Amino acid sequence: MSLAARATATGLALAAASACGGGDAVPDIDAAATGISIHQAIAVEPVLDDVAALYLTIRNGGAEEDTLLAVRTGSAGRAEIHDQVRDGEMVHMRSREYVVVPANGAVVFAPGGLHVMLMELVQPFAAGDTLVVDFHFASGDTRTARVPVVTYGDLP
Ligand SMILES: [Cu+2]
Repeated sequence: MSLAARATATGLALAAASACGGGDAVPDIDAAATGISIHQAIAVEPVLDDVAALYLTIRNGGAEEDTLLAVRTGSAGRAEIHDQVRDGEMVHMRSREYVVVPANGAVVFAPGGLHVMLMELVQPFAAGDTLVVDFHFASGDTRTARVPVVTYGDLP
């Protein structure tokens, strides 16, 4: 494409965009509909000194599955993916290397099941605080969530 043609094409595109007028002219691509997104992330104020649980929903609006590989936050030295399994009367936590998020699906981390365990907390945090947490996926995508801290009694 010649420079002149390119300039004309750009001009046309701008004209088309501005012709619609207003801020709603060109809808943004909805990230939640096209890829991985983090929803309803919540951390529970530490019950023990050095450990806290984090719950969330990971949605995958894409046509390919993706896999959560790691969770990192400046608020904790370590963040592990845990699952909770019942064995008769006993409930065990066991760590998971990864969690697959199916195509056009979701995985829910909730009390009694999957959770992220924050360990070696850098400093104590309390209800009302916000944690910044990164979620790393096998696709190479990273999602950062701002996670409010609540008391155990305030869990939904
Ligand atoms: Cu745990």
